[in-house]
Amino acid sequence: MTDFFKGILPIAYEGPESRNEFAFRHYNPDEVILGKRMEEHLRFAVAYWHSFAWPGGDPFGGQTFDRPWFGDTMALAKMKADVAFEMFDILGVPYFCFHDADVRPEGATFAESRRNLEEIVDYFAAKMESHRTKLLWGTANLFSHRRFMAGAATNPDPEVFAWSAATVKSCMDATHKLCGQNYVLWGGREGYETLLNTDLARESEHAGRFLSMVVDYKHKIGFKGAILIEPKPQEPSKHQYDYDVATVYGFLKRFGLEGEVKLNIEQGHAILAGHSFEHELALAASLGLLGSIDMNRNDYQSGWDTDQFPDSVPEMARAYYEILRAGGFTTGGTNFDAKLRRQSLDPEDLILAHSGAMDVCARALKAAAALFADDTLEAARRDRYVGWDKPENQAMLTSGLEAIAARVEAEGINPAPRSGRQERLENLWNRYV
Ligand code: XLS
Ligand code: NI
Ligand code: NI
Repeated sequence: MTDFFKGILPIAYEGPESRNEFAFRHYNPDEVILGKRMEEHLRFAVAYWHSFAWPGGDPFGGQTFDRPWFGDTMALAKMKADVAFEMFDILGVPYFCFHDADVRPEGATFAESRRNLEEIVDYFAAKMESHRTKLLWGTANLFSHRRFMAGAATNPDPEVFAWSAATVKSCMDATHKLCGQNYVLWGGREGYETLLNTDLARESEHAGRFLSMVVDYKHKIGFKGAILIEPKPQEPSKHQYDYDVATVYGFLKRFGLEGEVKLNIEQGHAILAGHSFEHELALAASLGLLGSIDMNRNDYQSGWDTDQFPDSVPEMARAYYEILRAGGFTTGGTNFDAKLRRQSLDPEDLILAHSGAMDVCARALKAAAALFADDTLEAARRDRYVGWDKPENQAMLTSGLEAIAARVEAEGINPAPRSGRQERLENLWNRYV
């Protein structure tokens, strides 16, 4: 036991009227919603990087957090793991997620970094025997170190491609060993700063080959989890190749990987791409690509990926509504890819940021589930397309322009516009949220 969270007891559900700051008001893991426990709907995960590795810097100032585990030794990496699992216990979260660089010190050589990772993975594995928190996903940090400044798989330097491939292999091995449910690839610096020095055709070809190798290796080692790509439009690169859901779908189709790879969709990245979170979720679901979500909140003014903890129930309800419509998570979950504001220095801040966000998500899920179960909204949606149930209209989809044109004249087709009823549906929505 460390004493970092000294005096903070496990957070329990006390109901909406509780005045206890350290309690859940809405997140009640065992409550059954639409036939499934709330915990299994939401599948919360803590992001190791933001909570335990991020020092609190911004472009104008450095470290603000003073954590006893900051430093580059294996002993400190183990202390960090101890504190992390203590927080997982306090929150009762079922999952966590990590990058290699979050959990182990960088070695002097690739081999030393790999051994450091393996040692921490063994340390995690031992902890996971006596704690309930499992691994939602693992990933590789292919963006922080200066060697990746021009990208990883899309780097002009083949040695960086090699280093990146070797790193992903070691992170897939780690994820597999810890029985991770998914493996994530966020293309950190897979993009460009200027077209003046960039060969787009070559870089995307390399990205496609790289991803194919990841899929091959998954099958080779018998990893049963899902491979997920996390789209993002810009930052850190001016233009990121995995811009948004639609772009990644085109990329997967091009390389024949659409049946092998799904998506990890992040709230803030959707906003940066000029979409809403629910748009990205609905589109991914419609394409059969919905895998997992990175839950956070973007500042709507700043234009940065601010990775704040979610605080808006109506917004999150839209997201969980799409997830419910898609049938819920399978291997995926709700990873809090969110960090404290840099003035939030106290251990309590770390706990309450998560417990509050879990409550926001739980409340949103409950509202979305009630509306979904009521079926009025879905009935209105179905009704809007009801004409397509008629066989003569279905037949148009397999016919051609000439036959349809003949039909229009023969039957005297003359469409009568119908209301889209948007405000009525918004009123319905607001009765639930
Ligand atoms: C950064 C990404 C990153 C991924 C994992 O914007 O959200 O945190 O989730 O590499
Ligand atoms: Ni993310
Ligand atoms: Ni992000």
